[in-house]
Amino acid sequence: MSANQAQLHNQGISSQSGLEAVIRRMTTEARVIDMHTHLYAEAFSEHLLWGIDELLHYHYLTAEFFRHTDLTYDEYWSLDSASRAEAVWQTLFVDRSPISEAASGVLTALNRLGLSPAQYGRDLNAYRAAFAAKSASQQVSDVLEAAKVQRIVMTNDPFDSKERTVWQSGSGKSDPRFDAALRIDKLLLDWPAAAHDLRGQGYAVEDDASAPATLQEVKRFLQDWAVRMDALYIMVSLPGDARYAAGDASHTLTVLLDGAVIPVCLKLGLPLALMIGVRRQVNPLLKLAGDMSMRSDLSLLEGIAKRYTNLELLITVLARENQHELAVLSRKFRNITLFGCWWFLHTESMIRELTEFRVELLGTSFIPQHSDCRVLEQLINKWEYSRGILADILIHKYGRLLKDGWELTEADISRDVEAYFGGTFLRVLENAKRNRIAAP
Ligand code: HDL
Ligand code: ZN
Repeated sequence: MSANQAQLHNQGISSQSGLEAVIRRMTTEARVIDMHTHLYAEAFSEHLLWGIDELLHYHYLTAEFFRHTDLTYDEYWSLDSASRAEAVWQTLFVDRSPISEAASGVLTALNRLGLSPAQYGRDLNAYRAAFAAKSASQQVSDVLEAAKVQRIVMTNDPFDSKERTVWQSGSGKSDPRFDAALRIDKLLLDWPAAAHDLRGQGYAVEDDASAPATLQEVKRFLQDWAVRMDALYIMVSLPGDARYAAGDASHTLTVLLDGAVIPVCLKLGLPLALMIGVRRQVNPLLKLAGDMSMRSDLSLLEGIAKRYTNLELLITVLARENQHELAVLSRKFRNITLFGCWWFLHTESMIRELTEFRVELLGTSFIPQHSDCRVLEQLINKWEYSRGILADILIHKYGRLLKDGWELTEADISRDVEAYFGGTFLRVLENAKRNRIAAP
C-alpha cells in the first residue's frame, strides 16, 4: 500500500456517500473463507461437481421442477443425466421465467463467467459447448477468482467409501485452497449401521455405544480421521427434536457426544459444528431434494454450551422461527458462534432479515454466511447476493455512527468486513486450539 493509499486508509470518512462507496468496495472485494460447502477438490474426482448440467441437477431445482412437470418421479429418475438437465432447463428456464433463487442463480453464475444469457440465450447446448472447452482445474481457479473465495471448507464423510479411498491415498489435502471438515451424521444418528462400518474399518466397537471400550474405539476413529483430514472442525446435522440428555446412559446421541465426540474436540482443539432443524427424507422420491426443515428445541445447544464452556460451537439452524432465539442464545454463551443462512434461508429476503437482526444483536461476533454449494459455479451467485445484502445493512448501521460523529476510517471498515468474511471463523478455530486440554 503506497503512502497515499495508507493515508486514505486511515483518514476519516466524512460523508454518507463516501461511506457507501467504501463499504460497497470492501464487501465486493473481500476474499471470503467459505466455511461450509459440499464442494470437493479435484483429487476427489467425480465428487467435484461443476458445469451447466450439474447446475441443473442441483436438488434445489429438482424440487422446483417437480412442481411443474407431468413426469412421474420414476420417469424423471430413469432419464439419463443429460436428459434430466434438459428437462429442468425446458421446464424452469424456457417454459417459465427462472425467477426463483436457485434458478436465477444459474444465470448469474453463467453471466459472471462470461457466458452472457444476452448472447447465449436459451440454447442449453451453446452453454454446454462453452463448458466443454474448460478443464476442471481451470474452472476451479476461474470460479474461485470470480467469486473471490480464498478458502473452501469441504464436508468430508469417513463413512463414504469413495472419499475414504482418496484420504487413504494421501491426496485429500492436495489443493491448499480446500480444507476438510469431519462430518459424522451416520455415527451420531444411525449408531447400529455406524457400529457395523466401524468394525469393518478395524475399530472394535460393540452395539452398546455406552460400553467404555467402545467409546475408546469411537474416540480413536474420530481422532484418526480428524488428523488424517487435518479437519478444521467436526460437524453433524441434527433433527430439531434432538435431545441432549446429560447423564442418561440410554440416550445414544448424548452418550456419544459426551463420551467421544466432545472429548476428541477438546483434545484436538477443534470446534463442534451443529446444524440443527432438518427432518430428513419427508419425500424420499425426491432423493436429496426430499429433506424438510423443522423447528428446533435449542435446549440441546444450551445444555452443551453450558456444560462445556471451553468447547467452541459453530451453530446454524434451519427454521426461520428459531433464528432470533439462536441470536439471543449466542449472546448468553460466548462459545456459541452462529453461522450462515442455511439451505431454505439462503435467499435474498431471508438473508436480509437474519443478517439485520444478527448485526443488531451480535455486532461482528457471528459468521454471516456460508455457501453450502454443491456445484462449483454456485459460489459466484451465492456469494454475490450475500455480499450485497451485508453491504446494504452495514451502510445503514455505519451511517448511524457517522451521524453521531463517530470517526470511521477505511481501516475500520476493512477490519470489520474481514471479520465477517473469515476473521471471526478463524478466531473460533484459534480459540478452540487455545482451549485444548490434555484429555485422556
Ligand atoms: O446437511 C447439510 O449439510 C445440508 O446443507 C444438506 O447437505 C442440504 O442438502 C444442502 O445442500 N443444503 O444446502
Ligand atoms: Zn450443507
